[in-house]
Amino acid sequence: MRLLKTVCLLFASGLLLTSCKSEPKKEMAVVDNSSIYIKGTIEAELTSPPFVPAPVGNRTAKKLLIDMEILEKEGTMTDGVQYVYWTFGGSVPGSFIRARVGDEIEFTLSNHPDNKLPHNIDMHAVTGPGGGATSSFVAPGHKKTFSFKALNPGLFVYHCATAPVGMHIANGMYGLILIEPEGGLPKVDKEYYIMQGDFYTKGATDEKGLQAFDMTKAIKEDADYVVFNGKVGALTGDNAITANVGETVRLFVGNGGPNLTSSFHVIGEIFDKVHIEGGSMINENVQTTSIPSGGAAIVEFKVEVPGTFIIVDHAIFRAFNKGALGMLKVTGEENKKLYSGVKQEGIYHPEGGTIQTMPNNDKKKVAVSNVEKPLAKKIADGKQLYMTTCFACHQAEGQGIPNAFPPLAKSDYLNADVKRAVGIVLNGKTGEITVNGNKYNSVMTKQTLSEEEVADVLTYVYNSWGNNKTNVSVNTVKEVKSSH
Ligand code: HEC
Ligand SMILES: [Cu+2]
Repeated sequence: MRLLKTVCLLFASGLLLTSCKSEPKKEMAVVDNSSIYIKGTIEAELTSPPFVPAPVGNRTAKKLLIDMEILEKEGTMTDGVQYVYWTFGGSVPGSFIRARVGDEIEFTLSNHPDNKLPHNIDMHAVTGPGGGATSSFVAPGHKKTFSFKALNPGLFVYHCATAPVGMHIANGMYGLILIEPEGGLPKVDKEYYIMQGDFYTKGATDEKGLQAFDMTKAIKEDADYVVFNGKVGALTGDNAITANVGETVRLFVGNGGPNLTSSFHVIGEIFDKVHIEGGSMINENVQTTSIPSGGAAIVEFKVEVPGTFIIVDHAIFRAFNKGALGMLKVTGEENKKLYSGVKQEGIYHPEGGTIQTMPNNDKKKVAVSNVEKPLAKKIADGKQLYMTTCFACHQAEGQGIPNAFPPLAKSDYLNADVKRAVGIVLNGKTGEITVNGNKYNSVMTKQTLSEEEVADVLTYVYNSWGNNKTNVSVNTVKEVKSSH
């Protein structure tokens, strides 16, 4: 059977070669998807992981309407560890989109009014500037629509591309869009959606509580968690994906990154087919496939024997110590001819489920001194704080983001009143304000900083970007605090 297939393939490619030589124009016409005619309009079905919408099948190309909502929300990274995820459609990865080549996709991106930040979307399936990013930048409480024609079939990543881009991706802003070829993908029995991502937290791996994003670790690519579908255990135990013996399973696998390449592997299975990098080339009989950050792969295999098959990033410390571990549970008749051994479910459970780390010793020192730090030291410390706490909104050069976050650079509002600025950092701020002639009516959340940190960060801000060089003392912060 395999031999016959190979012979046919050789024969077919031989034919192709000859026809290419004699009629190259005709070959070109077949791959020009820009002129595929669209007929009718439908709304896209969107699903959260690990599920995917129904196959496109052999429907004609259409205008496909997609409505996606961005939600910033707290979720569970692992037992006892909370994290504020930024999501496309409420899940990490974001909703799965299924379309076909030639579809004209009209995409509406809504940024929920309770969100704190502007976002956008860069879809790798888009042929156009920024993959849509330039046309979809949207502030909280707004929505934006743009459209594109799906020219190339394949499995594509989409992600947020708002500055700081790495931070938006690290907080979970990625997902997959599948563009099926003409006639659809071959039918299989089970299809699932898995996407890897790396996460960076202020505390060490498994340190309890609500964990903030850590920019320094992200830049060092020193991940605390490497997970499938946004959290440790999203695909284990009761959340495992399932199949029956004899079925063919297709996994749409993406890697959001932001940093790490996935060595994607299913322990005890061999991928019969891999659409390399999510494109049209198919490799066969693959053990581990490499999925770059911002890339994808489609893997397919028939499950012949029952058992629990462990899905891992085969950079294996990530699997056993950082969470990159899922399960495919296959039920059905044993087949002793194919596999005679004793089924040992659980042998690949993560070691105790947690990492063996030493307790975190570098407890923050409590400021006791009454002596004010030298100005240069305050500015240096303040800058570090600014780059981890304030810059997500006010931006690296204090320039802010129009209509969303006021500037701190040359801000008349800031320079007019130091105590008011201290109050804002201590208590947050809502309600309309005017900065450099522009109105803002948004929310700045209360920052949980010590008095010394408030003094440092504001001193840095006042001594940067053309501001009035005020040295904010800890005493001023204390005064403002006690007057509330
Ligand atoms: C989550 C986003 C966010 C973060 C983080 C944030 N701010 Fe703000 N900030 C805002 C918003 C929004 C406003 C305007 C509030 C309003 O409309 O009432 C604001 C207003 C201000 C203002 C007064 C307006 C101006 O431009 O002079 C100051 C000063 C300020 N922030 C300083 C800081 C400092 C310092 C930090 C870090 C310690 C910080 N902010 C962190 C969103 C943020
Ligand atoms: Cu974003």
